[in-house]
Amino acid sequence: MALTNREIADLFERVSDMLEIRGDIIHRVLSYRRAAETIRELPRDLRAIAAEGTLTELPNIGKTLAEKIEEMLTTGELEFYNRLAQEIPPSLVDIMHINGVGPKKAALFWKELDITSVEQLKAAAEAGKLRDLPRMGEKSEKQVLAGIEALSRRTGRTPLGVALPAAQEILDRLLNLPQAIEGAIAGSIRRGRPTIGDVDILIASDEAAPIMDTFVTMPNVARILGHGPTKSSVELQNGLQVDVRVLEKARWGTALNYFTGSQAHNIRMRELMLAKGYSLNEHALRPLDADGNMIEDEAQHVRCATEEEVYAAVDLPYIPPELREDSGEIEAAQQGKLPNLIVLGDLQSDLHMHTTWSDGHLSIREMAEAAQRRGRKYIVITDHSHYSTIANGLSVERLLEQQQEVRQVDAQMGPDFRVFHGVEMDIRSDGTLDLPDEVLAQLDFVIASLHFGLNQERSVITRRLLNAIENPHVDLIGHPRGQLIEKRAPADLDMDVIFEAAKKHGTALEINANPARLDLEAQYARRAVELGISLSINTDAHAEDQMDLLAFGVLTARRGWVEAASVINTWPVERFLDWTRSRGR
Ligand code: DGT
Ligand code: CA
Ligand code: CA
Ligand code: ZN
Repeated sequence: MALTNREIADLFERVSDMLEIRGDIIHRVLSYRRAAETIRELPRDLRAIAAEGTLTELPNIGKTLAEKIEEMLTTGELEFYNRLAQEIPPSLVDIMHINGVGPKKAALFWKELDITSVEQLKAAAEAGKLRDLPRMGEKSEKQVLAGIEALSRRTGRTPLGVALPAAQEILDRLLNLPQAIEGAIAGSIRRGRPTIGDVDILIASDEAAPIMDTFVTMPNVARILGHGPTKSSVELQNGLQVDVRVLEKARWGTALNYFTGSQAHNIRMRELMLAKGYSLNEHALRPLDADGNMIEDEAQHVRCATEEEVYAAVDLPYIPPELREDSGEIEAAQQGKLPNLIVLGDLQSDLHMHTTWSDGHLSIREMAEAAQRRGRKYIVITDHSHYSTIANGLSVERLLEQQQEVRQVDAQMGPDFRVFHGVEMDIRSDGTLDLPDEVLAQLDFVIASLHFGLNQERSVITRRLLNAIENPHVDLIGHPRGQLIEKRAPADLDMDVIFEAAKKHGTALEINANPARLDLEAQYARRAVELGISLSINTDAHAEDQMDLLAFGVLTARRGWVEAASVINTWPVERFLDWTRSRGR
């Protein structure tokens, strides 16, 4: 079978990893890795681009890599990879991706102990055989086991940040067809889950065939999994599976409600309907006769054009999709106690972002203008502190020098847009804070974050975070749990202790909006709000386009039942300043 973009990207990625294990120069390793990234993000089939002869016009694809792509497209194989695989066992790649291992240790385990699989590595670690290797030790051995444990928790789901834009693009394409009356993304994306199993799209139309045809012939389709009269499924080149269903506008409400889910919410809805004398499915509310049997006569079926009608049929107000997890939303709706969820427009500010002073791509002025273009009223510049050497973190001298530039830009931007000076200070691995109190006292706003030593055991890492929360100069904890969606498990924090301290010291907790993080996650955000802790939704932007990620933070907050009142970024600038002053600034 023909290789898809994803399979070709995966092969390049493997080659890159194997070269890195072999110890090749980093330039060569990266050339394959960048090519893989380019291919993964391509909106079109590589085959079509190869047919046009324009492969080398793609970013990161030179003549050699273009030839290798051609080879894979024609033969389904890559000779170079096959030869490499004779020399470096490909399964070492899985070992190198264990959190805390990497290419050098993978090579070490292989050369010293002949370990070529994760299972063998696990057995060796459990038998205590890793600790005596050079640059290892008992602690590193434990970390390897923790990394293997984390690996088994990965789900193979697609991050929301990848799935949502892909789904939106397909929806827009289908809505462009004259036959399409209305359309929506349903399923877990509409509910804002951080990871997605597959994409569900609904289109209202009286003429399904052209919509189905357009869908299955999109240029980024790798495989057609099903092509029916009103339902089709495809696998995209990036590996994502997408279902599209076409239905009549008259039953839009029942269909959208059903396919938004969650399944648990749907089950509750069906029970409520039964109590009202209806059987509910994706098509209609079908009345039951006196014996409880469904009446087949379609004329008596109730079709709902809107979701509001579906909920009204069981005497409920509309329940926002982000709440539909059967986690109390039905009861809250029955009691008239649904939260008034935060919306993107409530946010006045972004309190966490980076510039060229550390590892960002734009100047302070450029970040300010980018934020202003997006309707924000004030921002805080929060570059890294010096412990983050890989992120070019600021020394005390550079931080104070930066303050002058922030003040200048603040003046240049005029009174309607304010630029404040803060920092994203590291909480060092030994638990100390990276900047002295007298420096923190000179800043407008202080974020403290864990970036290193995230594998420490619970009591140690919890204590580290407490050191920051308890410091009166720390206003906000950045991405508190340290997770990377589908890549790194959260730190083993005692969240009850963390929440208690945040409450006591008035320290806010972040919902980091970057879809690679979404940290705090919804369930923790919900708990924090219940306890009266303030939250802050921020992009942590390192470039202009990342400022648009705020919407993912809002989705996560909504899943956590968060109202505007709990989020400090919703405050007008005067109130924000009052708050920081009340904290001793
Ligand atoms: P995913 O795709 O794993 O991220 O999660 P969903 O929620 O998008 O699940 P999916 O794609 O299997 O189905 C979309 C919605 O359709 C789901 O949220 C609820 C509804 N649904 C699907 N299968 C069932 C079912 O067997 N029973 C009920 N009550 N609803 C279902
Ligand atoms: Ca789905
Ligand atoms: Ca589905
Ligand atoms: Zn940051």
